[in-house]
Amino acid sequence: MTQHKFSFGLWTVGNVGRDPFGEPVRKTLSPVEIVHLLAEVGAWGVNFHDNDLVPIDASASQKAQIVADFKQALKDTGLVVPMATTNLFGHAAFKDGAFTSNDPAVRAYALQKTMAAMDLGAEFGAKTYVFWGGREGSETDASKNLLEGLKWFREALNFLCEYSNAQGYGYRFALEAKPNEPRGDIFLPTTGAMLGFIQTLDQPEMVGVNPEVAHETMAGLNFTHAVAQAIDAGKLFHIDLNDQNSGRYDQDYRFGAQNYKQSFFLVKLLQDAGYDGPLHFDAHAYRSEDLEGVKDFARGCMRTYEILAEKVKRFNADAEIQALLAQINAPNAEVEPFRGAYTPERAAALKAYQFDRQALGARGLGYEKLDQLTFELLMGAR
Ligand code: GLT
Ligand code: MN
Ligand code: MN
Repeated sequence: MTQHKFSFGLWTVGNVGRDPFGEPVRKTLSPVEIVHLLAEVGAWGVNFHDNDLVPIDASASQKAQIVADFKQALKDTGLVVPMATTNLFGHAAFKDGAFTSNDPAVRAYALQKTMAAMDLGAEFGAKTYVFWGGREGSETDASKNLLEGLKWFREALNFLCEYSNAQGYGYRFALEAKPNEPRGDIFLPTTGAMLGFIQTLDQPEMVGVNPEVAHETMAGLNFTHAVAQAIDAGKLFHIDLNDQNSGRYDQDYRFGAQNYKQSFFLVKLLQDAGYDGPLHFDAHAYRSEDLEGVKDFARGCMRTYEILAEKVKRFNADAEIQALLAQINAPNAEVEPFRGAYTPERAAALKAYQFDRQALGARGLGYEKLDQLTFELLMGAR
């Protein structure tokens, strides 16, 4: 166990390797087996969808047994359940969405299912509740009134915030964006879109985001920038770490498997900002792997984060890099009076000041050197 709060979903290490073209390649592990596997590799927490733990068609007595067994496994291993969520995408009932389905009965069922899943998560002490609206979207916009869809989504979240408060669960909701897959287009496709939407809710302070590396990358965006915006807004409630190549299907690779440098900048942002929430690896092992390979995958995610966190320390302590950064960010006494909030005097002084535009444009910034030094540091060459 490390100082970082590393967590995995039951669906991550439990992934059996089914894909749109092929059958499972690994055997199904029970939730109890997964908890023991995670403990063996040194994880801190385990997350679940309602139906990862309790099958959708389980009887009341089966459910009671599953819950008791899972509680025992957590007790035996010391693992915690920081986050829970609802499967609102697997069953055919959700083929046209859950909270935004055109069918009012499906929308009502989605609310009912989520309340039950929140009850289940609360039983295990989960404090973060994730909403990934995988089926909230469309293939053809002939089928959807987009404004109604957003309204229904808002109404559902408002209802569930009230439910959490009424039950005294103390959940914080974390909305997870994804641009597409499994829908042709998913509503609110980026973390930025989610951040805008949150401000339209009745209780915006209860709701933040759960950005995922792969999802922003699929959209061709810089994930680290999205996370920075979430931190700036005080909304980084949870994070899904994995890796992804742009322009591909949702790959959910081991954290750091593809983009070493970008993964480093992400870890640097999180570490420097003092993010101390769960670091959830929402990824799965390659389809080529057996059970040992799954453990290698899980250990790899955590080890990569730790190595990058160590590199962040080195970056922050590297004299040459820091000297360059100090030079780049050097203060300028002459323009210092122009900084700060608006005052009529400050505005007047700034308007009257003569800038040397040529000199401003002529200055080299040294970013080539800085980037090369970063690369050398990451490669262990300095
Ligand atoms: C699913 C999805 C993830 C979400 C999970 C939470 S389920 O695996 O691909 O990105 O985080 O619902
Ligand atoms: Mn994903
Ligand atoms: Mn995710």
